[in-house]
Amino acid sequence: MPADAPRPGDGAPVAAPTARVFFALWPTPAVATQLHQLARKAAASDARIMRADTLHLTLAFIGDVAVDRLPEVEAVGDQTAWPRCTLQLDQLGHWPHNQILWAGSQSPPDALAQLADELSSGLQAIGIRLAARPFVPHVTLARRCRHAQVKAFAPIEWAVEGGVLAVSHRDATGARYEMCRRWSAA
Ligand code: 2AM
Repeated sequence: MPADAPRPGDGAPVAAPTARVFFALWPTPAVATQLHQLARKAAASDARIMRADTLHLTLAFIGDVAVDRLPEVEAVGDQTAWPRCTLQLDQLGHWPHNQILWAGSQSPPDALAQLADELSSGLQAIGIRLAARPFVPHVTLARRCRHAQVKAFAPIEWAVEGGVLAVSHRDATGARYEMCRRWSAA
């Protein structure tokens, strides 16, 4: 270290710890297994297929937030009416711009968009503004996927019964997710 470099404790600002967080729906292991099997069938052979335990549907991506603000973010989840609904995953999509292969629904329940809106408004009320992009409910099945190999598949039924606040950790193998909080539908 150069002699004039700031040292801990000598007045240099210390960055507050942050966590990369998002609200999501997390499938049961049975639904995750079906989605993972679909990913293996549909993704190009050199794509990076998501592990079954990482599959989810993002409702509100917050990104990096100071760890000491997490209780405020959790309070947004506490104040949200988590719906019970059935999501029929009957659509396979591929976004060439980010090489994502995803599963979605041709007719997602209105409750999902309402839930995403409610979370977005709750976050806005505590000063967290989400990226202004339309909510497209999807489960990312594979990344670095150049094309989809199949289009038709047996629909997967997902009984939605609550949601989570997840923390994303990145390491050499990709993202690892940790459940910070879970909420059940009333
Ligand atoms: P994706 O699967 O379509 O990439 C954790 O990163 C989750 O948040 C992923 O499901 C990811 O969606 C979603 N997400 C939404 N906006 C994001 C952003 N700006 N950066 C990274 N992830 C984002």
